Amino acid sequence: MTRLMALTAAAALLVACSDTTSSSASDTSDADPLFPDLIEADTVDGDTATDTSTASTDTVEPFAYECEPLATEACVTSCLTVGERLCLKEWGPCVPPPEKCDNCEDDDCDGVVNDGCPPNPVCQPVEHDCPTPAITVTPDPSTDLFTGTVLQLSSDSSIAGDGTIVTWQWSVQAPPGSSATFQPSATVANPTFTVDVAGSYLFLLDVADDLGTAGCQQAQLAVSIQVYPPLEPEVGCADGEREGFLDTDTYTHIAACSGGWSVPGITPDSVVPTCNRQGGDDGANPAGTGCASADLCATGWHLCAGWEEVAAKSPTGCAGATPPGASSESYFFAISQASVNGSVCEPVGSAGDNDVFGCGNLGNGMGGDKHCGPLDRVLASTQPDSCGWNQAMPPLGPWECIGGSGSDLHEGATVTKKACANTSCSYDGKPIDTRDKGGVLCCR
Ligand SMILES: [Ca+2]
Ligand SMILES: [Ca+2]
Ligand SMILES: [Ca+2]
Ligand SMILES: [Ca+2]
Repeated sequence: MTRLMALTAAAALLVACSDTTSSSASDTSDADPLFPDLIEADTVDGDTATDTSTASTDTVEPFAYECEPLATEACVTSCLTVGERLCLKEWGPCVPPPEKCDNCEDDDCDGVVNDGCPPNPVCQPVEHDCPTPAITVTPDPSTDLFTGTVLQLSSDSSIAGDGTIVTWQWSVQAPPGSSATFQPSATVANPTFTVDVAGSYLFLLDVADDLGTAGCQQAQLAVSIQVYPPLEPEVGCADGEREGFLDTDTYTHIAACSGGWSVPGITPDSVVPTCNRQGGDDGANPAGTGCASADLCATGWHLCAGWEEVAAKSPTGCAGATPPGASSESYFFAISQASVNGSVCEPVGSAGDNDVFGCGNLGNGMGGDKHCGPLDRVLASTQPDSCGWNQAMPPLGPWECIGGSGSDLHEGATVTKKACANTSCSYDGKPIDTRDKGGVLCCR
């Protein structure tokens, strides 16, 4: 009875939050001007940057978040148990609970009742005329598994009904940025799957038999993958203190580091430390005078290069980059990310330094139409000498993208965080300094 009540509660929750999954993937482009020289440069500290409610120079379509990153809530699994789902950029799959041995149900939805439990004579096998799919995987998913692991999936525990199982259809709900596929195909009985990105995967299996009878239900199996190789926790920020991705045990390969820098740029390969890593909001040179963006990362760490590296090294994508309880529009952590136009991400190694990409709660939100994997924020201007997001720039914030005519196509090469020295800016009644409003993401 308690289970029924929990289910009802979960179902009510689901109805309450249903369902805005498909964000409007409007095709609004960056609309970079054909003749940037003809557009008059607006002075960044002039009147265009005083409106706190809109980004007047930014034409990227805002992305509406359907949930609070890292929030969890109860949900009903496909086998009608009470699962839990986690918000990253949007709600993730409904992950079933672990198998419980004190009942005769398949709590974890893998198709096998009481798998891993001692035999329970009370539980009678249920006879079906439809086939019941079941998933097993090696290595054992209850052990520590890392990116790069080849998972061997098997449907051999499935139970046939009146016929013989002859068709299999596998699918997966994978973390953002994963491009792994079933091998040799998603329609064989026992495929392999090489996990390429850290995070939670939910494998799904549908079957049908030779009589044309579909499976009684869909089988599911959740597998959690950690970042390879395992590393000892380290701060990763040059100044000895992180501002985001705070848990160094969870985020062993990525850190969010606040601070300022006066040497322009974050995207080009030519960006290297110039002040012996003395920058950082907790460092010897918090204003970052003479420092580059790369100075914010500790020795052995580097500016995260491309959304692919963020996807590979954060098990939760951008969720967690903004520390808990942060006020609105307070953090943007930038990475090196190639882009040519329309705030669309290009692969690592591509040319192009248009716009500045990263994670946080400051900047324009990005939906899946930008092909930036887990990244959720961008500073994108269509005007020279602007980063395109008023709340980031003077007099509200320290981010600047000054480069003269045509610089609206090269914010990644011109970006600095050197404005607002000595708390000369303010936002929401609070003084803002060079070191505030974020910094960079460092990877190793
Ligand atoms: Ca059970
Ligand atoms: Ca089970
Ligand atoms: Ca710091
Ligand atoms: Ca731009």
